[in-house]
Amino acid sequence: MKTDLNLPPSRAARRAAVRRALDHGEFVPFYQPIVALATGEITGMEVLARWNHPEHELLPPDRFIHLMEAEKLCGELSRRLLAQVIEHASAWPPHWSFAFNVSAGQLPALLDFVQRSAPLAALMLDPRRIELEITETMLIEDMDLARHLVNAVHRSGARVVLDDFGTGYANFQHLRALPFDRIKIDRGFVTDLTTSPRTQACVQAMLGLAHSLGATIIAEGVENEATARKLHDMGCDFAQGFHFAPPLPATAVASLAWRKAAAAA
Ligand code: G
Ligand code: G
Ligand code: MN
Repeated sequence: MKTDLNLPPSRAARRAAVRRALDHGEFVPFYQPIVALATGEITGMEVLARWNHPEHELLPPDRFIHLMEAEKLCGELSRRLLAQVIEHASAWPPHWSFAFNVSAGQLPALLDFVQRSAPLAALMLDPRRIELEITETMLIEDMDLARHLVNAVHRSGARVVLDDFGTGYANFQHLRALPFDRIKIDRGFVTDLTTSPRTQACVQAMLGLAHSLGATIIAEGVENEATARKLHDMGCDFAQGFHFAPPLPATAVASLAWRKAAAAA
């Protein structure tokens, strides 16, 4: 995998290159639909960053997030994505929520992000339609800070999603201490769900735990109808994955948004 992106070797120059790309609006949001398993309705979108690099193909996050983190530009990236999401969302169904990924290097910036974006969002996008996805890897370092951040997010009206649950530092203490609104089961527990009784046992336990804690569950990486049905039968609330839709550019979401309305008309 090529990771240098022909970026300059010095830190200052690299920072300038990424900053330039940010200013030129080269980072765009892609959207992957999140579907309610009970109804099949789209309830929201996960926002996934892409770098529309002039000299490369459309670059996925694993090609640039590490660079953003190193340069402490993730907060700036999130703000730029949010501005575009607000614009896109104005033409889409008003009940959709938007889930932003918040990266490991960004814990302190998260509070800033929430505080700055909440007033902006209140203007044009109700903060209750915003979700922040965080991973457990981020939480292990400072639980007090994490609790403070989750509370701050809740005060803004937004929701907190525990991402990639079941991998990394899966720890009951995080679940006990932090009032997550949603828990997202990692793709690793979804892929072989229909064929592995052991996976089913784990997922069933995750569902029971999440629901007992008052959180809803999203399964990611759902690739076929059988898996979607199994998840629904087991009591899972929401799902995303190639079975429903891959991450899509805003132009493709627009047609998706109104397809149903047109069909009903
Ligand atoms: O788009 P793709 O599914 O390849 O995304 C892979 C991962 O990259 C996501 O699961 C998410 O963790 C991360 N990611 C995507 N967009 C963003 C973003 O805007 N900020 C951060 N910090 N991570 C992101
Ligand atoms: O686990 P994580 O959120 O980092 O994974 C994100 C990546 O998974 C993105 O590249 C996204 O395009 C991809 N993805 C999204 N849905 C599916 C799916 O149903 N199956 C697989 N294999 N990958 C998916
Ligand atoms: Mn995510």
